Amino acid sequence: MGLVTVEDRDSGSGGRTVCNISDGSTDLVLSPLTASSSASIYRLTTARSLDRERAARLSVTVSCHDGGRPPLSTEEKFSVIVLDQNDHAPRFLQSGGYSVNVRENGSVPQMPILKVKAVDADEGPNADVWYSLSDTPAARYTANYIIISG
Ligand SMILES: [Ca+2]
Ligand SMILES: [Ca+2]
Repeated sequence: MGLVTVEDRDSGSGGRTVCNISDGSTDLVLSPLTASSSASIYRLTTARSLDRERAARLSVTVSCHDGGRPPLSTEEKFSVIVLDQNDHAPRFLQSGGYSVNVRENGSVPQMPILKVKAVDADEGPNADVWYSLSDTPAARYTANYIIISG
């Protein structure tokens, strides 16, 4: 997912660095990739699949120390922004369906009789909700009485 490069200009053990995740984060894993006398490269990967709806942004603190005596260290914070995938379907706020009573011959044209609302846990266009009536006999009968507005 990402590479972390750390360098230490000292020679010998004073220039060898060891890095680890120091803030207890368990969403990301830091593993050594290559090490030379001048720089070490670590790979930052995800420990498991990420869920944007659970955490849209992860931050991790990586600490590195050298092998000198006394050891010198540094730390840096990294942010990971989880991009959205369209993995949630819209759902109506009211579960179990909607029901409304309308008086025979008493309804006023264009007067709203029912409001429905559906939400989608995703982000951006993935969370846009479009409403339409299913093509059923009942919908065909009532279509003239129903106005759908966003
Ligand atoms: Ca969605
Ligand atoms: Ca999503």
